[in-house]
Amino acid sequence: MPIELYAFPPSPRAFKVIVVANHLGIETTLRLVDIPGGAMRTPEYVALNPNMRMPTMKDGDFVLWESNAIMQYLAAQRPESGLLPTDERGRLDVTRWQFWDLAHWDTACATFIFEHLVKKLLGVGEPDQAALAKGADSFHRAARVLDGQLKGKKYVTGDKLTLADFALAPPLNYVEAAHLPLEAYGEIRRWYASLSALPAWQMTLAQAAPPAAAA
Ligand SMILES: N[C@@H](CCC(=O)N[C@@H](CS)C(=O)NCC(=O)O)C(=O)O
Repeated sequence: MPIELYAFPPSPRAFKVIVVANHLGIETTLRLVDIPGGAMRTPEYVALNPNMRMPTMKDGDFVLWESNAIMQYLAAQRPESGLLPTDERGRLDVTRWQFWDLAHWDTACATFIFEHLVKKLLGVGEPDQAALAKGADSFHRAARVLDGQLKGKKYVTGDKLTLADFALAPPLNYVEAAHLPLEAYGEIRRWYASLSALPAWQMTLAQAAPPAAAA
């Protein structure tokens, strides 16, 4: 039985796991979780993921939540891909960026995505300018770090594509729609362009049907 992914594909956190599965050619069954419809508050879903958030993965009787952990599980199915290096230093370099993603980058991007895109889609009011100003501080602080890291490198950890790239780039699918202030970060824009050209990225965008692309 294929791995089941409970996900709402337009979300960057869902995109992260779906794009890795697509890149690795791992067959998955998408269990669509309709966030606006409250699908994550059912007792069946809460039993899988008490956070009432997505994505969640189920492989037989093994259940895993947190997108970056799911990405590692998928990469471990194809160790030869190098997406999660097996040597300790290489692995920690990649996981370091996945931790940084959760601590800094994901939250900074999420503020813009929520204020400019999600609120509009849900029709729940105008962007909160105070939240955006605070978000901009966090965004620029993190973007400076990522842009500096990418100087002289094809990918985040070097010349090889890894989970670090797949973890960090998905929010950038919404640069325009979420007004992410990326103008000053040429390295990030160059890196995102190369990732978004990957066949798996294009395949996942088609599955995700992001509102920006649909608009
Ligand atoms: N750190 C978690 C974050 C999961 C998360 O916040 N998911 C959001 C979607 S973008 C969600 O399910 N939100 C629904 C809600 O808060 O009710 C991960 O990366 O998996």
